[in-house]
Amino acid sequence: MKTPIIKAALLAIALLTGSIAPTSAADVTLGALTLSGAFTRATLPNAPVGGGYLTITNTGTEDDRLVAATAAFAGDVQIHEMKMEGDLLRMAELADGLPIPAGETVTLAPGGYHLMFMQLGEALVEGTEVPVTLTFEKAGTIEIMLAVEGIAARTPSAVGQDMHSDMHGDMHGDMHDADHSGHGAAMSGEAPQ
Ligand SMILES: [Cu+2]
Repeated sequence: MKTPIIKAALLAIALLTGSIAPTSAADVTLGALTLSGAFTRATLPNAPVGGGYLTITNTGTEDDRLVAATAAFAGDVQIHEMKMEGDLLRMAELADGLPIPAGETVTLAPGGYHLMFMQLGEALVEGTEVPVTLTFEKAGTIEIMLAVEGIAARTPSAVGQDMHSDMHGDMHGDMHDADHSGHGAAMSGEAPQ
């Protein structure tokens, strides 16, 4: 049983978290959802894939679900999860989307849930912003701006680094290279658009 007090506390935590992330991508409200801290990471020229990250808080009383994402700079955008299988960190597409339960906050971050930008048509350049369109089952569709952070960024600008993030970030990158090597091979011989 969720009470309004718990929801208010969760919202307060979400707002506090957002307030220490001086990202250029402003918080956005879509129905009962608050989207904050949206960022991606710079990519090398001809890199086939990139990742997208943000925090989604559902302040409402109805469960919602992130069901789709699109971006003009990517041929395909998938919603991925990372999970440990034994000692291996693997990622997989969430075929049914990412649940955003009522009263809860879901964070997409390196080493966890993320948007997977596939078939990149252009390099993502640090210091710029790129638009991404998200579609939620209940709240609908919205275009948000993702701040392009450094190539190894694990959080929006100026948020404290944690000691474990190096490992996760590296493993995550390796997984992308491994899992999408087919795309890489297919893209590598082509000129960027
Ligand atoms: Cu992925």
